[in-house]
Amino acid sequence: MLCNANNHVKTHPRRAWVGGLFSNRWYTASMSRRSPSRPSFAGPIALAVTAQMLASAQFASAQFPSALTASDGPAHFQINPYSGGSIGSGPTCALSGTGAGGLNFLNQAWWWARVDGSDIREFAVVQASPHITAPTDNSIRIEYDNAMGRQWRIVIEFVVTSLGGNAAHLTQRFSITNMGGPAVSNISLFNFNNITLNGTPTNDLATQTGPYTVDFADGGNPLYHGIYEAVTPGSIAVGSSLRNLLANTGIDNLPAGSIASGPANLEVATQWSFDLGVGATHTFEVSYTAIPSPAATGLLAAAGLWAARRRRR
Ligand SMILES: [Ca+2]
Ligand SMILES: [Ca+2]
Ligand SMILES: [Ca+2]
Repeated sequence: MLCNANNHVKTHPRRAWVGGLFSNRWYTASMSRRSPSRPSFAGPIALAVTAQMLASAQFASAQFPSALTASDGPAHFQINPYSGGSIGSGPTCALSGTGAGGLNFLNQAWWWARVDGSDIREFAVVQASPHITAPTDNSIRIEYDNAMGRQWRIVIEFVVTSLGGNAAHLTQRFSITNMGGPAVSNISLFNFNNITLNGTPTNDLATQTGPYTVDFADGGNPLYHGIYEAVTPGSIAVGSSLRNLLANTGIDNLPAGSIASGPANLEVATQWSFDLGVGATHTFEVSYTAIPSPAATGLLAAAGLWAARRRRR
């Protein structure tokens, strides 16, 4: 049954993008008609739930009600509920090769964006009433319509895969489509990750091993690795306060090519810049491979092969 409040009430709340914050404001139908240029938001608080959706969806909710999870054998990934909305610090996560609650290799993996010439800062790509599904047991798909106050459709997808030997591979994909215009120039997109290895966040080390690849190792047990790669090439940075650049007020860009070596509580992020014409879609992808001891050597090679295979596709 499709529930749309527009059909039943003349006055209804709409979610308006106000200075980067979605706020509930009460608009009458006539006010809406007087503001044709205002971004339109389909179905205010309406949540469409069909039998077909329920059959295919593991999650169907107006928010992240609790952790969203995906798993492939012992490889387990979860995204936690967040607070602060688009100007908050985004949802945290956990990635383990030994099941839910296992040793965590990744504290956060999320996306931020900014439109130069329009936005006054970066915003976490979060929105009320996402459509959340699990196309497969090992994936989470979060879909936003009219995202970021524009006529954009954004799909964020996570896929976790067990590589054996307690290693876990996580793919993050971000797809953005301009559904209605206008064309938008100079969009900056950021993928942010807070690395943690061996449960000890403050002693991690980083080495850039390729143009878009960084190999992290634990300072206490160098057999614990985490390999981050921007599958869609972009400018990579490693540091300890990258998220602050995204969550603070003001316009910031990553210190491109700056790779802090640690030991420190390290973060890694990639930045892309692109234009989005009407009807255009762009897709971005990064991967992260959590490799625990003791089978590190063989799995490092396996992770490299995986990345090479992805690049050839
Ligand atoms: Ca560590
Ligand atoms: Ca900023
Ligand atoms: Ca860290």
